[in-house]
Amino acid sequence: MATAGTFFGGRLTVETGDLTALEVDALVNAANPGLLGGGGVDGAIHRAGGPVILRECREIRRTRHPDGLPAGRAVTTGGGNLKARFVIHTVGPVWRGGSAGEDGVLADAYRSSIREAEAKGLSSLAFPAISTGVYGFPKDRAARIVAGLLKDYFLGGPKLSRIRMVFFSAADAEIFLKEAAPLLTGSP
Ligand code: AR6
Repeated sequence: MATAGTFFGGRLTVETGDLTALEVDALVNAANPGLLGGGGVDGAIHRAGGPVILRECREIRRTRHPDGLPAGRAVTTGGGNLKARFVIHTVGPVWRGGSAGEDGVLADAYRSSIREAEAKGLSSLAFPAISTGVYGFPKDRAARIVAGLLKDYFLGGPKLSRIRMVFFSAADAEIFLKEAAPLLTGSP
């Protein structure tokens, strides 16, 4: 894991590496409404975490979300074989050109995940770049939305002591930093 950027006195870090290897209270999964796994980071989390996570996801589908988890919402399972204690599964928006409410749903996915972590009394949370892979959300636009909401969060008396933004590639972390750094370091 390589750190590419640090903000808010180290409480927000931008890193490059494999999300599934992190030792954090919870990591966030960029899932789909079915919650039964998929490609990208979702596939990696289920592979590394083992069958316990899938079992809990099936139970959540059966009891709380028989029609699937709506985009912008989040649910929590244990971390199975991961070093993370919990996995917070959220569903980002599928990119449809930008005028179908995608920005708001992306922000909701991040906020719901943070709320899940806070409700469990956790202190550290790691995010992947939700929706910017298979779901096709433009990376630079996502960075500006995420930076805006994280700035609001850290200036508004955060309960979490640490949030880590984890990018699979150094190039993706660079795009994020180029867009996000001016927003994160600028005055409120
Ligand atoms: N660690 C960190 N980042 C990763 C990892 C990893 N191990 N693997 C991929 N990424 P995606 P989405 C990055 O496609 O766009 C799945 O099939 C990847 O480079 O995982 O929200 C689900 O089941 C990209 O920057 O999520 C859904 O059907 C980012 O994670 C759908 O894809 C997100 O890419 C969700 O699509």
